[in-house]
Amino acid sequence: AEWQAVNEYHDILYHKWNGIAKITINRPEKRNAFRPQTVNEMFHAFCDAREDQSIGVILLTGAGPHTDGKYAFCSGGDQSVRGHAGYVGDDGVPRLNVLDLQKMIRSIPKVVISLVAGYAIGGGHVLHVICDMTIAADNAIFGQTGPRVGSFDGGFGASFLARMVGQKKAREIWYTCRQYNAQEALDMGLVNAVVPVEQLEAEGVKWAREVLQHSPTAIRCLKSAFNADLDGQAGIQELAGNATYLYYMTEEGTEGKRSFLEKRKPDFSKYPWMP
Ligand code: 2NE
Repeated sequence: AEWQAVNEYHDILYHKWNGIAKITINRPEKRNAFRPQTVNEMFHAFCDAREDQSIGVILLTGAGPHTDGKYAFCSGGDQSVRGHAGYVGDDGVPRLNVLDLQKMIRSIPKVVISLVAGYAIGGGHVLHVICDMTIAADNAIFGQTGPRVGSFDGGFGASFLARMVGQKKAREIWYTCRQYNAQEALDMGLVNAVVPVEQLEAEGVKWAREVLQHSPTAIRCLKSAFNADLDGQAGIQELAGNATYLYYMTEEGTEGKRSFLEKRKPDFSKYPWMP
């Protein structure tokens, strides 16, 4: 892929090529732990990818290897800036703004694929869980650490993980804080595929290009349908928003708007009450 760099960020890299956006967490010296700025920059890049009608797939990955030869997708919240009530940025305010990023990844009507080489740990593990699909390198390591470092993610990090790997396994992952290798992750349904680390990006691009051949509206509706099951009223809102989107494109829907603007009664008589 001939990636074009987009925008200048500090904590991330952002590229685009042929319908694919690539967001790379770029703090390898911290195993790609995120601080509030990292999350803000990722959120900004996701907003850009959402608005860009040429983009259908977003690859989320971590820069590496670090100078010590080790890889990381993301090691979660940067513990060195964790204050009394969250992660503290330049404004001195403690936050958990990664939750906004999680919601963005979940609801963006495009396919988000995480490419995990090395550690996907803690809040970094939750990020890959939320992505539509995960491709793991053979050196990937997965796990939660919350109960060890005084944290937990009781949102998607618990409930969506349990939907994915089952209640027993999800509880094991959180209560024991064990680490799992790529094969174990594949076996428990936590990832879609495992490839040699040097092939990780190429494999991600291959999957993205397969997705990009298909109907954007079908995939948009499917993503909201998969979400609706778990997301309650917010999930129904997403799914229903797609129904409205499609209805606006019909002649019947347009008649309602046109009649209002033409100051006449709407005439829906030619539209059948379908069985
Ligand atoms: C990721 C892991 C297992 C890697 O171990 P290893 O042995 O390969 O590397 P090492 O030496 O631990 O880490 C290398 C450098 O990265 C920093 C380390 O402090 C170290 O720095 P130096 O000593 O070289 O200066 N580093 C790594 N992870 C960091 C982090 N998260 N924050 C700040 N610095 C970090 C191992 O490093 C590890 O276990 N890391 C911590 C994982 C963790 O507990 N993350 C937070 C979980 S809580 C969370 O993310 C969260 C949540 O629960 C709810 C909401 C939002 C976030």
